[in-house]
Amino acid sequence: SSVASKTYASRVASFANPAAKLLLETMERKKTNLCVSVDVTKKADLLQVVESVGADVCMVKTHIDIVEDFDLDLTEKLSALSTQHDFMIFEDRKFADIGNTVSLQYSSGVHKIASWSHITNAHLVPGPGIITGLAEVGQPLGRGLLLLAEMSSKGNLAGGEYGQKCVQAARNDTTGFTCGFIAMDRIDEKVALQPGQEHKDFLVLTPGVGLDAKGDGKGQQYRTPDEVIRQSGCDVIIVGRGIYGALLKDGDKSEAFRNVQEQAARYRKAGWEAYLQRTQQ
Ligand code: 5BU
Repeated sequence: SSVASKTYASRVASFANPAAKLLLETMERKKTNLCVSVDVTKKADLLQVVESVGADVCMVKTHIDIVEDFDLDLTEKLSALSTQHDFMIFEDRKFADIGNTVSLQYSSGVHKIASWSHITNAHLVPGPGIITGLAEVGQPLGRGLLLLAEMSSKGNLAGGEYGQKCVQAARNDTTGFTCGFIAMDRIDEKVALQPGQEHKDFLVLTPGVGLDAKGDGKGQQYRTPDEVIRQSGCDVIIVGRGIYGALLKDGDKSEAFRNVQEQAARYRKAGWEAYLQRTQQ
């Protein structure tokens, strides 16, 4: 039977990866499958958005390289908020180089991603050595990896046979470091097991979610939480501008942050209702 009919809690035991387990436990405990993508360029705004949405999310997604006034105090504060509000951190780094290089990009440089991000993601373009390189750094820290099997943007070149190869690579990763996918549907269930492969459960996290817009004029395509969670069987909705959009307009900042909080509550409710309907609870 499809994992789509199973509860998040019942799937914890099917994962070896500690980050995947913690995410499923967090979703069940807080009753939310919402991940907020905080794509703002100022440290103070980033932290304030996270404060505003913290209670409503299972996860916060970052693009740490867009923060103009980045310092390690930011990631320390982010980690403290993650503990305080009980959510996980996902740096959407989209690694895409050979194993040796991604080990360095993940562990070192200015951002030291592996030291604070519970989950990150990678393209499989370089081949499975990218998983080995990232696992070398992330596995000892209990981190998890998502492969970009599909993307939300118009005309993207992932998906199809490429997406299937991502599923095969994830199954073949015997370390358990690869714990899921960025995908638009339950892609793991659409790819037949190869001889010798065992069935494994994976997380599916899905960006391109919006209740009020169909696109952004720059290739992004939006679907609703119901389409993503109930109809497509994905596990987590990733929402950016649908939630923090008020901040991009001129006007009263405290009012904008109130709106951010309201939108987070709105998306959280839509995502959780879609999950309850899917699992018929
Ligand atoms: P939005 O504001 O909800 O459109 O932001 C979506 C976020 O998800 C943004 O940070 C993107 O970089 C990210 N994203 C995406 O939109 N589509 C994809 O296929 C992947 C990531 Br992978």
